[in-house]
Amino acid sequence: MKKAISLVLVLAFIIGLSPSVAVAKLVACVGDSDTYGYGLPDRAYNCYPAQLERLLRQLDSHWETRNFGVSGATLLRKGNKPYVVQNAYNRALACEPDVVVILLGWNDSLPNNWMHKDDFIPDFLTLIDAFAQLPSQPKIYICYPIPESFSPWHSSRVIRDEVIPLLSQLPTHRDVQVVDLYAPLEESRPLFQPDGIHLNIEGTRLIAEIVAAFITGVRANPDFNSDGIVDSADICLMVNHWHTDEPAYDIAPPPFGDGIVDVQDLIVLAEYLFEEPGLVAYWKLDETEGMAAHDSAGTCDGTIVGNPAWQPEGGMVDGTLQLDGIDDYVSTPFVLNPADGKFSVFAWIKGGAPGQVILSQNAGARWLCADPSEGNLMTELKGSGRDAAELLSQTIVTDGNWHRIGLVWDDSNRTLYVDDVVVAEDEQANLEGSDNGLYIGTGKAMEQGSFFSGLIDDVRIYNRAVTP
Ligand SMILES: [Ca+2]
Ligand SMILES: [Ca+2]
Ligand SMILES: [Ca+2]
Repeated sequence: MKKAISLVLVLAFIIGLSPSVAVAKLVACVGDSDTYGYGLPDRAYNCYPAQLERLLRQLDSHWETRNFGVSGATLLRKGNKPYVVQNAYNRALACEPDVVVILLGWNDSLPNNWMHKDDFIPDFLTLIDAFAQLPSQPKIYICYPIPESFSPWHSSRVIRDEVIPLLSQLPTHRDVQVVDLYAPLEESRPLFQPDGIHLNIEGTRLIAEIVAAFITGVRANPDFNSDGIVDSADICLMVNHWHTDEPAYDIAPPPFGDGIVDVQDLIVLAEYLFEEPGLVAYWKLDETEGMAAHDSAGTCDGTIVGNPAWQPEGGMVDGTLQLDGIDDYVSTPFVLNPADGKFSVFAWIKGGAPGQVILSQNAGARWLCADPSEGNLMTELKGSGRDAAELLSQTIVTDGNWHRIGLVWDDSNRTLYVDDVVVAEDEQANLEGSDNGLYIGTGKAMEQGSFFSGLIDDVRIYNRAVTP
């Protein structure tokens, strides 16, 4: 067993050496009403492309999806609403995507369209070629349509018996991968809206999960111990479950794994080795001069305000920023809305005084601050309910020593950390939202007394719950 472990470690290490370049990755979602999100409450948030984007960003914050769905659209040119004459089609081409997900064919299967079924493969190849010829050379996924099982418009199983067999031929003609959305939904009436045609939020979530697994190649986040990084600790956890059917570690192949934890899963894990899944913003504060604080994880470079002093030698992790407690702070663009779901924020601090703020959202809430009387770590980010209140710890962070402070929201609990130890925790129904940028080192309205006097270093924000 020991030999096997060292073997897989070496293998994983070698694979992990291949550099991953952080660039924007754009997914164009092409399709009909299932892509558009017909009938969904809060469609922009709950349609499958939006859910897909949130899932992808839990692995890599550079993913972006765009919804080019058109309700009622057909793949067939002779269909009653051909996709290729819609404005959305041209916009999908123009955005030069890195990935294209095509979910068409449901409307084609209706009798007045399916009479042109001889054109189905030629028309599909034309659509594929239009995307394949883009300079961005996107990876193309063809989805099997969702089932007609519950449709009042279908008297027979045309999708299952005719459309899908045709779609399954496409990879022999072109470099595309098929994604089966039919089988996982065939018996799942509860995932459909009352009309039996369109998916509900749970249904679009399942689509998003399946498509995400194909795009990323991984069924679940390989940061198994949720400490923010995929590393040897996660490999050890997988090896400890070697050749079992433990679902948490059966992360490949997409979309559902194969019932065994083996080398295939390890290879997929290795592709994420040393990555920090879900890190959406990371200000190292290692600059030596200038008025910009570079975001090395995302695109939210901060702007220095006032006259704080860069301290290239004085940080907890390399350099740091010294704020004067009078008018110094860092302003950043919008990173995330606390109302949108799980997130975590961590920073190193040294100094400060009671009442001062480490991180706040412009006109929103103080995410991390020292309470006004003792300097205990607290958060004022709270639920929208009448009884919601700040969360106060009994751990002083303004004692002049370095402390790593953190706030984690897992969709139901607020947890405050000092030096990686839980110092306060409670339940909240939700969190108040804000779409504004952040202030590092002052309050939400730059209130008097809220400016931080001391060192702030290594500020990290994740779009998931991380356990230090
Ligand atoms: Ca980990
Ligand atoms: Ca597996
Ligand atoms: Ca630093």
